[in-house]
Amino acid sequence: TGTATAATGPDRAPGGASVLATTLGAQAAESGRYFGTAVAAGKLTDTTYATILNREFNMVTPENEMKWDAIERSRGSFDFTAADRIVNHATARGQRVRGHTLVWHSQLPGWVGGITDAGTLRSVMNNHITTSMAHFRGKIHSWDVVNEAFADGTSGEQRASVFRNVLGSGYIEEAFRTARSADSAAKLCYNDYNIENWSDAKTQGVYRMVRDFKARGVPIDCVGFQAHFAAGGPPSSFQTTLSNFAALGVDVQITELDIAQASTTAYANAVKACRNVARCTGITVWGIRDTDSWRTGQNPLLFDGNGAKKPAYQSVMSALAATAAPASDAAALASAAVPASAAVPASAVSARNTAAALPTSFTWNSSNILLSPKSDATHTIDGLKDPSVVYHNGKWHVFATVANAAGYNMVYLSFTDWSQAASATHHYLDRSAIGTGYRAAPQVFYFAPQQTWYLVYQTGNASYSTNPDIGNPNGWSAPRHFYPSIPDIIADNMGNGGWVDMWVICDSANCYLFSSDDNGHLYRSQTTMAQFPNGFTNTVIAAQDSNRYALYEAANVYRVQDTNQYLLLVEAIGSNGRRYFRSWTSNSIAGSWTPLAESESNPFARSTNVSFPSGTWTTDISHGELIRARNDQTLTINSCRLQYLYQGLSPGAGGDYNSLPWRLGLLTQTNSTC
Ligand code: G2I
Repeated sequence: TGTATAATGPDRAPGGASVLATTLGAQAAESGRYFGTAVAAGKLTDTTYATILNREFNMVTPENEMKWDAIERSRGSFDFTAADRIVNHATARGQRVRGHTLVWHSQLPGWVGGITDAGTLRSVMNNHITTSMAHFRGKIHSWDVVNEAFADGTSGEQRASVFRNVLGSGYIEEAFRTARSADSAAKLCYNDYNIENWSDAKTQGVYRMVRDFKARGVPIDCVGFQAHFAAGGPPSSFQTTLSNFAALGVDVQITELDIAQASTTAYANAVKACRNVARCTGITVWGIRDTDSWRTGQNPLLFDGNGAKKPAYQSVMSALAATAAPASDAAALASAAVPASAAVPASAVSARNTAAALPTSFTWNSSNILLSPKSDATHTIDGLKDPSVVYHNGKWHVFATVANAAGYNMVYLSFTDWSQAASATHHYLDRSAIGTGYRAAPQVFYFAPQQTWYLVYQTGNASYSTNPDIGNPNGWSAPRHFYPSIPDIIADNMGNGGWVDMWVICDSANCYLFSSDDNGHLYRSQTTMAQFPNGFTNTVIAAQDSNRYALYEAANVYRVQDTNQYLLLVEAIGSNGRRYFRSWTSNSIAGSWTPLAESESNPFARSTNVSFPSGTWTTDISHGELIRARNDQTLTINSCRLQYLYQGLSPGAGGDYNSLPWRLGLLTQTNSTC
């Protein structure tokens, strides 16, 4: 186990590999992924089957029970009985459910296939989607909205089907739009087979469709790769395919994995392709035991007919465990081991993975100083502050304020590993079109609908620059303002404070811009996704405190993955004069905020709940950012073992505020229940 290994958490080996998990679901959860299986309702009473299902998996896909011929055998008459049995079994055990499938040319009752009138078919299709999604609303994590719509062979076109023939190729878009309206919380996926090999015409056809959907704002969140493989396993380009799709701004999943004869190497290769792509969020095998498989006689699964683990099971476990995921890379930098007793048994993981709610109190370990200013011939820097960070293409990308007595500008650096952070080159962004002068407190994210990186910062107004390539420090555009001038409500309430710390977060419909005034007010403006970055209006006070220091600045808002929660952090100045963070949650970005850990005695992060295994280098826990689970405008965090990149300060430092020697460090949560 990892107990004796300094500089690692309790459940990670030095390389970041997990060592405690004993089930597929728990092992996948170590890197934030799920491991699922197809389930047949009729087998839930088979005790061998149910024992493996309940023990190993934290996601399920009904193998046949949600197909059109199972649910709406005659027009308008819906029967969810068998599907409900699977959903109820799963949700009672903390397993998530993938809905499979709403629109598919196969397993389609004859009455649908016989429709020749477009108006009729359109209303039949939309009614089937809406009624099915409404029935399961709140219980389905992701839906295969459209299944297997592309043709095999070299055309790269949609296959002939009653939907395409009668409605035209736009039916897929219509299905996704209908699905989003029917259940705005479910992830909407396109699912297909034989799209694993990057150069195949079918793969390219699906890729073009997803790219087009993202460019035009058609709602699609994910692409499922069925991965029904012959004995050789995945094509060598599978990982490339997954990452190319992910780069379009969708999650990707392996949704129906089975491999003839289940060779250990073939299974390991399939798992590694997913594990190496950050947005590959999970793997589902198409059945539990070989005897449960649709591929009779091919023994393509992980358990034999008696329910015993096959060699491929072990190779999947090893492949899931190998190599650090981005978050564990950062975790490895937290300066000391947590006692082994803090380790949570693997059996708890699948339940935790579902109910990923945040705790109501926090404890942390802090790293030592990871990043300090680097002056050069034309930049003399005293403080490195206000970090923003994403993990993209195998690197951490950090943006921060650089400060000296003369004022503020910004810097960019990237590195593969936090242990390399101190040696990274500092690229001063005043050399880009961002230019010189007052620019501070950057926030970076990828705005997926425009396939563009945004850097949001303060200039006296709220400003932004864009860049197609986050790795190119010279690629940023000149500053543009979000507002024509300071909104009246801010001017009227800020007193002698400053208008600072702009923060953008979007849900599926709108984007919101938060800012602070160092005077006890948190402001929020709003625009639509389609209008972003323009149109921010309706500025309101989102939170306030009569003690200006209790609600001071550096506000962050995040979406908590797999929950309906948003998390608000605001920096306060404590009664001892030191900076710390308070936290609240809400079920919508524009909702009201409920206290989580928000007092000096129960803070989100304060010197009092942070341990410094290598020496207390700061008593301020100040302006920073949580490590996110993804890089897009949703600012999604995984609640499992939070990490917070922050600015800290030598406790004895004083004098001119702009010249203070701020440095950056990383907190890792130590009381996480996962
Ligand atoms: O064909 C393999 C999979 C390809 N991707 C989509 C999946 O939905 C599909 O799953 C298979 C199921 O594993 C089979 O179990 O889909 C088949 C067709 O829906 C399923 O087969 C059907 C038989 O065709 C029916 O005759 C049978 O009544 O299974 C039904 C239930 O056993």
